[in-house]
Amino acid sequence: MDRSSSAKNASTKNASPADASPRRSSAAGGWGALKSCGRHLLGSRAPLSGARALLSANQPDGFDCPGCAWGDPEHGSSFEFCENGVKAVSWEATDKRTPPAFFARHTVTELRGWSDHALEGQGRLTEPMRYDAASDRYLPVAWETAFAEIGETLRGLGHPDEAEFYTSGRASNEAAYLYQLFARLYGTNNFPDCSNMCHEASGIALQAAIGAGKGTVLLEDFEKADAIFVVGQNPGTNHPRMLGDLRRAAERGARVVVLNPVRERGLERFADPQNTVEMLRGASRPIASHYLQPRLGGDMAAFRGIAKVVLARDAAEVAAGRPSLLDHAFLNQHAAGLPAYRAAVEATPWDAILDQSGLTRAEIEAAAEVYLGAESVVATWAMGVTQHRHSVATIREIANVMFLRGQIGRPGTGLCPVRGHSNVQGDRTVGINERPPAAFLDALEARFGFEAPRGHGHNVLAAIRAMLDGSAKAFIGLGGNFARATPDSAAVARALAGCRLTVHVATKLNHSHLLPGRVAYVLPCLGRTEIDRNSRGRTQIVTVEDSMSMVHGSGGINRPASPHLRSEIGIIAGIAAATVGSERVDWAALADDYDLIRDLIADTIPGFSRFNERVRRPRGFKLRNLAAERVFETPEARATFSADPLPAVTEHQRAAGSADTFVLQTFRSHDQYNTTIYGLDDRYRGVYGERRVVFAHPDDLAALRERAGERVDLVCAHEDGVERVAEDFRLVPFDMPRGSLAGYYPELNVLVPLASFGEHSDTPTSKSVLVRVRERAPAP
Ligand SMILES: Nc1nc2c(c(=O)[nH]1)N[C@H]1C(S)=C(S)[C@@H](COP(=O)(O)OP(=O)(O)OC[C@H]3O[C@@H](n4cnc5c(=O)[nH]c(N)nc54)[C@H](O)[C@@H]3O)O[C@H]1N2
Ligand SMILES: Nc1nc2c(c(=O)[nH]1)N[C@H]1C(S)=C(S)[C@@H](COP(=O)(O)OP(=O)(O)OC[C@H]3O[C@@H](n4cnc5c(=O)[nH]c(N)nc54)[C@H](O)[C@@H]3O)O[C@H]1N2
Ligand SMILES: [Mo]
Repeated sequence: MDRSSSAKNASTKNASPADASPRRSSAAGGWGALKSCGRHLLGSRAPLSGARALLSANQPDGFDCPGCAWGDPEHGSSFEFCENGVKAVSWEATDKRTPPAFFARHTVTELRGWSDHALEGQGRLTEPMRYDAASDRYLPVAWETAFAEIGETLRGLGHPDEAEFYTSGRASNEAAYLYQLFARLYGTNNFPDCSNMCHEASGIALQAAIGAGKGTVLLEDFEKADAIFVVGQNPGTNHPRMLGDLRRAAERGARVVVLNPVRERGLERFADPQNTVEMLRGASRPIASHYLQPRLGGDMAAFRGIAKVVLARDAAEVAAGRPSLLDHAFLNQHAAGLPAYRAAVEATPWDAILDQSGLTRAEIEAAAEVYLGAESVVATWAMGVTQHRHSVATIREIANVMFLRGQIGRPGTGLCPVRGHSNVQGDRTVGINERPPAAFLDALEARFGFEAPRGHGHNVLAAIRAMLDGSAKAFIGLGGNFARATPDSAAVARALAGCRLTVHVATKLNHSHLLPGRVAYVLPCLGRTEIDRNSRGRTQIVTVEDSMSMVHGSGGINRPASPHLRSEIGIIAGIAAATVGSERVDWAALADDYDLIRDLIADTIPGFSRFNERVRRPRGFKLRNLAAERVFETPEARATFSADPLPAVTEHQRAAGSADTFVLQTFRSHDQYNTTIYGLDDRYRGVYGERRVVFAHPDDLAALRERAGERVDLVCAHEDGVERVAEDFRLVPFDMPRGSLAGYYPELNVLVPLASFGEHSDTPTSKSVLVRVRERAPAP
């Protein structure tokens, strides 16, 4: 069967959602969400502290919800109910523990055979542990011994660039600032960061397009927009509070245009669990007014198509003597590069647009009509856009389309990359950056009196390569799960295990900890929900920055999971003092009073003046984004159009000739937080009790079943002599385009080749992996 010709949006026509996916619940949110919360509070054995903690999530004097980076409303203080926020909080506030006795019972080799779910399911780590190779076990160790040995090992490396300092985006501003200060005093810019696998492309594209690597949208813009384009994200699962804003917008008549290959339940209908009447009536509201299902990686073509319609319609209006449809005031005063962009759009043929996007011309025209009919437009996006080879070009194309009608820097308009980890944006703001701006290094040098390293450091892929070829010898992880979040899991396991030193600061045990280097530590830290007291008994707060650039405080309310825990800041300070000494920086004093760290941030980073005072205001303060005020700090000092051609060939076009080759995307289930697996259900997609599933269009699935059976193996089709196989996945029918597959991260990371990454962004192409589906290999 020739998929390439029949594929043209078979998705919307052939499969109705009802027959495509078994046992799907009706709307997102609703009673299913409430029931699930109760189960999670009980399942984590944290009903009391968990429930108490929830009441203080995202409250002015509580902690920032570790669930996601969506903004909090400016007004009102009622806790906005969020099922997945409940899971994140109760997962941390569990009363289960992973004490030294647990490690005494299990060798590291044995634990490597456990699932992610089982490892973290043991509960919170309680004491610092050091790996003992002779017994293949982690043994308890004193904090001071750990700091001394880590410091000594780091000082013993041939060059500071032999160490990698990884950050996961949950780290607070204060922890991240101290961490980068320590690593730079030590002498390196090696800051691989979860953001390299996440919104890197957004930062790079926006920096070039608008002169600021962040979004320009505030929550109130969602109240004013006439149209909202939601591209490549699944907020029902990953940003549930965003659904409330989308729903309110839809209710007042705004159009919501979704681009997503997969029909995601939360974007179709949403029942608000906070609305009692709605809950009792079993009602739900439609969200998307238009649901376009492009092929994986087809968004650049889709937006190019929209631009083509807009420019053609505008030309026709002008020719007929009517007013232009473009915002010439904006284009003349604030934008650069339109002629070259116009030429690029004209040079792009419709058949390339339709083939790469997989959409029909009518669908693209309908989206363009919404765009043209709206006075104010917001565009949001996440991983469905950022994890492809041409992600930077795609985001610039979205920006191009928005510039045409001045959809930036006015109320109800703007570009909104929806961030993932709750403080990933803040970490970058305070200096977690392998290519730091010179002005920032100048400020550090002036404040601390040292010579900062100036060369570019390693991002995630460079760090992996360096560990593999032996040029990096130490890995420090401030949170996260490097081994499971990165591509090519087998290669990364070798990379970590080959190190002279591995150190993980963590709340729960994960697979990264089970790949010890020659000297290896797991150091347990306080979580965000826990009270952090200094030596004088005073409680300390940290700060975070959300997707809308709002900076606010976060203070825990629960008793720490163990008396031996230290804060991330305390741990970094301990390692730093043992490595670089305390002459230039009094690490112990900073760890004992985070106000002092905030003073240093205020001294060295623009926008943080009077930090301590402003962050204690109820909702914190907003970091200014000049692009939102139409001040564009690009080389031309204008919003800058790009003029990239469409990709020469997309993965879909590569796969089109072969009946067993597909493009696979790896996404999140409803019951996980990245590599943390809360449970085995994916309620909105109708999957229960399993994660080894792969979704396919019903027609593709029927053909595959006939050829390969019910359960299949997936083999990476990237040709580099390495065989990458993910074994034993059940095929599940779903409403999505022909030729595409979807399955869960991190189980499928084994298939993502290190050699496939975004142009300019270096982000692994986790949303477009070329794979072959084959019959299960017979058991040996
Ligand atoms: N509960 C929960 N919340 C989370 C997380 C979590 O794991 N669990 N993770 C956090 C983090 S770090 C992040 S970055 C965010 C992630 O938030 P999302 O970006 O929503 O995460 P994914 O599950 O990867 O979903 C990607 C979506 O993009 C679609 N998609 C895939 N490829 C394409 C494409 O080529 N084009 C288009 N248009 N769509 C495509 C998929 O079908 C899917 O709906 O969520 C954050 N919040
Ligand atoms: N195939 C594929 N791969 C992907 C993605 C994808 O969509 N597909 N998404 C990518 C994205 S968007 C991201 S952001 C990365 C995520 O990559 P990471 O940020 O590295 O991974 P997480 O799973 O968020 O990290 C979970 C671990 O963090 C630790 N932890 C939890 N809370 C705390 C805390 O408060 N302090 C400290 N110190 N540790 C804590 C726990 O030990 C837990 O095991 O993965 C990327 N990898
Ligand atoms: Mo992320």
